[in-house]
Amino acid sequence: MMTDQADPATPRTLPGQEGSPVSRAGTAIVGLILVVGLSLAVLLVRPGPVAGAGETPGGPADIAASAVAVDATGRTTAVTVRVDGMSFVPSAIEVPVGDILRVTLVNTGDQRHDLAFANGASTGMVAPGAQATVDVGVIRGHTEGWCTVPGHRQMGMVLDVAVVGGPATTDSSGASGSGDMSAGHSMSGTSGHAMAGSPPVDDASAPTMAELMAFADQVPAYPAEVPPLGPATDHQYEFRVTEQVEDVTSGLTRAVWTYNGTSPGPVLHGRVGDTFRITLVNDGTMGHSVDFHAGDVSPDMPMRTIEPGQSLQYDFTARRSGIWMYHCSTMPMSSHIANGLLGAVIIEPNDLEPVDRSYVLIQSEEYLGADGQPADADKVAAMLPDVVAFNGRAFQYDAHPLAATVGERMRLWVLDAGPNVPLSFHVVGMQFDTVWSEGGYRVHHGRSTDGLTTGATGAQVLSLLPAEGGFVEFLAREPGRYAFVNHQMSLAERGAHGVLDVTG
Ligand SMILES: [Cu+2]
Repeated sequence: MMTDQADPATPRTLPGQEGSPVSRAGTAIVGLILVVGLSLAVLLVRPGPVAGAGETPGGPADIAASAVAVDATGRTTAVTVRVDGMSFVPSAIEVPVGDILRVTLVNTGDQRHDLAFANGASTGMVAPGAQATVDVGVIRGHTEGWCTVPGHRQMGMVLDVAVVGGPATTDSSGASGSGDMSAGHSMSGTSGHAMAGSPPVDDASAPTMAELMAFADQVPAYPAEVPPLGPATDHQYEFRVTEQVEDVTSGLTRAVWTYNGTSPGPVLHGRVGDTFRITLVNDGTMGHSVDFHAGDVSPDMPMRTIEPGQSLQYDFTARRSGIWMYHCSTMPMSSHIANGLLGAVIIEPNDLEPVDRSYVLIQSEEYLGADGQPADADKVAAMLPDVVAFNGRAFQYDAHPLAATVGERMRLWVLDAGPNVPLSFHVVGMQFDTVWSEGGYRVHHGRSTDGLTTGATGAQVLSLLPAEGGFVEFLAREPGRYAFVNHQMSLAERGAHGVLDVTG
């Protein structure tokens, strides 16, 4: 394992060379979660002469070795950095040019972090409360370090390293040589603000509709049927967080983080007054958590982030009806949701009328990073998903339509799990005679609930912002293939589209 208390004299283990047993999924992820860019990943997993690893002082690959010759001083600058939320403190340091930089990361945060530098030197993952030291090598120019946990660099976990006291350069501009010597920027793009200046993360080009549809044909669909409620009023579940790799198309994979192996996680179902007890187990490689909107509890303990290998118990009583989102609430939440940690709890309103068929559709977004990697945090921040899906896979109900028979009354429960884009839920060729959204009926059996609108009426859309939910009902009058879509059409074309196949 990565040492929590690294002895500078001990050759350090690189992330790709860990000897501890890890799950197959973990193996796939371990190298990936520790890096931000593919180019850096190559540095980290390659067993070759990566900078700094176990070499004698003065030997590590120099940072920012530029055309300007700077002699190593033989001195070491030692710095201690701690964590405050999503920042390193200090977030900027100065190092005399030519010194070896040695950084001790004391993780005073509430989840695991690391500190990796452009030359590949890294503390490895450091658990909350632990610390680790890294020899970065001889500093000859400006550089930076950052946390490689997905999304953390974009949240601001960057350590800016400036040099001071350098010799005058022969640069014709007359630059003093104590500032940027430019070579240190080769990995990181800019200092400080990775969000604006980072190079793209080996940007996977977004899959086409045809590629997504072709792949949806090859795999079974997430079951959308909502089974009738049983007599149970006390519901107990174990939620195990996993970090896996899944196919997006036949040629493209992504890391997906799940509750119990699927995204969305299990659909929980009950009545007002039911009690739920969830045991959350973190089988992943970083901190995770869960937040159930279906309960109203103090978030402090049940929603806390737990480290890999830990578990917690989360009890709530469902006091109000609705289709409620649940999700990982570990920072940055946008990335943890975008990577798949989301799901729904359906709490039926009292006296909910029986229908012939009941389905659930949960919209979510995918922001593809490099092949096999978690979501590209820059795309998440820009709110530009590559793929939008119902129940975790684009176009899966085009390939495997939801079934209905003429004359049946249908109910579709719908949740927008986000993290970022709205859902304008529409069924082509249908009008909703009943719409229930966020706690109440808007239209009920073709009558307005406002007390003013007389005569028959209905609705064409159930509109939901992220984390909102509801249901629609309608009668299937004629046979046909009825498309259901996010009527923000560009999002439908990225996968938020399916088919209800009504047979005669
Ligand atoms: Cu998480």
